[in-house]
Amino acid sequence: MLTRTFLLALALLPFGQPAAQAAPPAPAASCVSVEDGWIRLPPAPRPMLAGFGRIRNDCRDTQAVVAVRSPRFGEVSLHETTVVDGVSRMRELQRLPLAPGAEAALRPGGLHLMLMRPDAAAFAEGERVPLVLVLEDGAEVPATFVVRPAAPPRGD
Ligand SMILES: [Cu+2]
Repeated sequence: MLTRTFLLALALLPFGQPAAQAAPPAPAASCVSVEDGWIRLPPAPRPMLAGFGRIRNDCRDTQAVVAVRSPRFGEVSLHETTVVDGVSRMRELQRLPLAPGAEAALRPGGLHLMLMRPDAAAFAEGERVPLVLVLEDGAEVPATFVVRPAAPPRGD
């Protein structure tokens, strides 16, 4: 019950402020990074794929991921799988906060990127897919995710 209340509170957090119209493009936040990013290659083509990896915050202050996009997918969202009363459910996270020095692990059965509307019917093993994490302050973090059938050795 505590978990459910906590998740509900997370869901109600604001999505972030829209960037000011006149502001120049935000610089990349080089102190936030993605390690071992990978996309699970399904046994058969699917309209939705899942991405995993570790998001690190080496900045001095808290950072929050508020959006993710990719030129290869029509829509990307951050999901969390939870088991409620023995039933596995997915919910969308509008905001993923990362304390200074913290790392969020995205892995099967937990946090993941839901990659929807791919631009190709199928992906090949070893293919490299560009993604961009958008932070709350507008900074963008480019990352590369590799298509593979299972987690890399350090990826889980
Ligand atoms: Cu999902």
